[in-house]
Amino acid sequence: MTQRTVSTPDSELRAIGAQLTDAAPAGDAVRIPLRAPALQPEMVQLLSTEGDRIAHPNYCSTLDGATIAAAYRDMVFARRFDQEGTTLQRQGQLGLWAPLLGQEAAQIGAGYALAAGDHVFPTYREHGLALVRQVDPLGIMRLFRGIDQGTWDTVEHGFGLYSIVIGAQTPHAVGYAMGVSRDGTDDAVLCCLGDGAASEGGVSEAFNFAAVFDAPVVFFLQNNQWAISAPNTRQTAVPLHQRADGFGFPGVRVDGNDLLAVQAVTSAALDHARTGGGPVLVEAFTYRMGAHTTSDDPTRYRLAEEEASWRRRDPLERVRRYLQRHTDTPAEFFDQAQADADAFAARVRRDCLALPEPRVTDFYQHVYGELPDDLAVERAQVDEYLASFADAS
Ligand SMILES: Cc1ncc(C[n+]2csc(CCOP(=O)(O)OP(=O)(O)O)c2C)c(N)n1
Ligand SMILES: [Mg+2]
Repeated sequence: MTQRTVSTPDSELRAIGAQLTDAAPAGDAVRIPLRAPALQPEMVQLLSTEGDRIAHPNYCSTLDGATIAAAYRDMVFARRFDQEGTTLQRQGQLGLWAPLLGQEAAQIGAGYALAAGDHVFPTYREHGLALVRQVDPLGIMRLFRGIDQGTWDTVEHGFGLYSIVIGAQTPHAVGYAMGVSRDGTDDAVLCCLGDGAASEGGVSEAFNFAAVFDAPVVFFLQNNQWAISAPNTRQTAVPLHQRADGFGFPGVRVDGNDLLAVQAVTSAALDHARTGGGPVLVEAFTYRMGAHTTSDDPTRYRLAEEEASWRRRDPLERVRRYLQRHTDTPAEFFDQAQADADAFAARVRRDCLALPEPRVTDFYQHVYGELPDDLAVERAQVDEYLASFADAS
């Protein structure tokens, strides 16, 4: 590792230097690595994998047993919906699906932290958050079927359209948050992004604008360890929540597989933002248990042992154990939640099969109010090409 030599009388700095280097030289000169190794940062946890509460000096969950049971049910629904999306894609009903498997606690926890007037800027994997915000699940199916790019009422649901372009939603979220504060409301904005998105230039611009203008925005970064086949270790040399330091706002890492911790930390961050404290970066440390999308094969780039180790940290299991061991949730509740989720998925499937087939040329209609001449020519060529097939109807 490249090192530089710094002379300092500061004993604190020397202590840090001693931690970071194998052997600090004697005297005032302390060798400090130019790039500090990624120290294992503290991660907020409020629920152990066995389902027991963990005390934390700064955060505590205020959710009662009934609300945690409702959140568990939403997690079961999110997982079941996600499974149906994957199945429908495999059966040719959807063009693509981006699984959320493993990220249920992060998304439902964040969803339960939101106030009614808050606004979410999602990526393409936010199906759990979408369900909490009462977005019509069929709207998401239409998108992945290629019919449109999302038609839900973003204002009514406080939930924007999915962004497939990595990080593109982050400057929009900050601009929206700046508008919210000019409106004088106490609403806040939740801006979703992934670990890979943190490498996009636009995300740095968004962080900086948010800090400079004290925008009421919480950057909710789901670090699911992978950006397609790029591992987190190739994405960043420091823990991602520490990026916030350099921009001048707080960052915190939370166990993203811990529903209670995500809800508590995100709720505190949103309150900080809505009361004029400016932005916060919440890094939800989690794992994408499935493929990146249905076009991806993760066995090509990661080990089965890694997947198995994260399966032991399953976010649903943890909440189920808590409810069973520490609340009076009746035993039948869990079977009922699964049965209701199965019935919900069956309705989604039935409605999805009844959706129209998208036409290739439809996308020419979705960008311009009036189609430019060159695109009109191109569309005519595509029409002609499609008509050349024997089974063209
Ligand atoms: C601007 C841009 N560059 C590249 C891509 C291709 N791409 C799609 S998903 C993805 C990885 C994103 O990883 P991350 O931000 O960690 O989100 P995750 O998929 O893990 O939820 C990339 C590079 C894209 N959609 N947009
Ligand atoms: Mg990722």
